[in-house]
Amino acid sequence: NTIDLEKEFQRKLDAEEKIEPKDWMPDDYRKTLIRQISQHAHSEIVGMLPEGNWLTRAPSLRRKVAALAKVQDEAGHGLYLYSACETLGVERDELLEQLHTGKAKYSSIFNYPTLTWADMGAIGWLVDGAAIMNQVPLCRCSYGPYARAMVRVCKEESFHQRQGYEIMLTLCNGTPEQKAMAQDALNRWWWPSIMMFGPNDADSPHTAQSMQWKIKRFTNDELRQRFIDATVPQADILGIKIPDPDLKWNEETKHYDFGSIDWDEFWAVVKGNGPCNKERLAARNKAHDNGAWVREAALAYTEKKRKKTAA
Ligand code: FAQ
Repeated sequence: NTIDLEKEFQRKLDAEEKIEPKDWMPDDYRKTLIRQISQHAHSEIVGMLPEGNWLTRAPSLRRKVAALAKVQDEAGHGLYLYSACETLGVERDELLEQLHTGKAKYSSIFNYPTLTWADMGAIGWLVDGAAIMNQVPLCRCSYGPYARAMVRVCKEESFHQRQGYEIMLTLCNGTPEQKAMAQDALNRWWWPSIMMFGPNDADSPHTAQSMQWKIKRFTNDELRQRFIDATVPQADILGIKIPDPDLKWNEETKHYDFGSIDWDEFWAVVKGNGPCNKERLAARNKAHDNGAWVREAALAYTEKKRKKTAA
């Protein structure tokens, strides 16, 4: 009966055992996971677009190979995550439909434009850096398929982060113009990157429940603080300045204090009114439509094979 099932679910959570697809789980636990994993998958897929912009313009063959590998990894992460989401009983077509009609959310960060080559450095350094900070704890998420997917994803993200930081380092050790380009990219990507962690805990409707279910292991504000603490010394090594006049080491808390985040900008971007939201959705829809013949051919081939085996 339901009470026993609920008890068994709670016992597993308490014992740090994974919940698996065929296990009983509360409806809202399932819904929360479908929401988070699908948003995460969409973010990986849309996340290819800002960098895709620079694949043809990478300044050397070596840079191009690394950028191509990174963008391909993101496609892989997206597909991996859609599969993890499907184990919860939702169809991939349904998830894609939600993305293409603008009903589904994806990470706010990918609605900003990539204006210069230095943006490839800033994205790897800051956006992948923030993604790792958020995703390493997800390797201990209570839902087995999501937790296991995160292990591989995090390994690849750390390559992406190093790749980005190395671009920044090269630019910062280059000509004054190159260093200025790196500074400009930091100026534009800093605030959107720390917004990636989501609203403040007091304004985050899902955090408390997700922490109880051990889906989230840290709150949005905890992860944001960790990211800032880790990133400030990295900016110092680069010799560029984080665009926050209130950023200051606090000897008492042993953390950096920082200025207030523009939440109006964050919600505008989340609600579809960021600088590139329309462009990103249009690009995904176009790619999906252009791929229709591949899906049709794959279906026709499967059907042909099925008929052959049946005969
Ligand atoms: N953008 O109550 P909470 C990557 C929404 S990394 C847009 O705090 P929750 C790798 C949230 O969905 C980026 N929406 O929600 C890469 C909710 O709306 P809903 C992806 C946001 O779920 C790097 C509402 O606000 N990573 O792709 C954002 O407990 C470089 C209230 O928020 C993940 O998805 C935002 N930034 O916490 C690729 C990680 N923040 O659903 C290419 C997994 C919040 O009620 C290049 N996800 N919202 O309509 C998570 O850890 C969580 O879902 C959070 C949000 C922390 C994002």
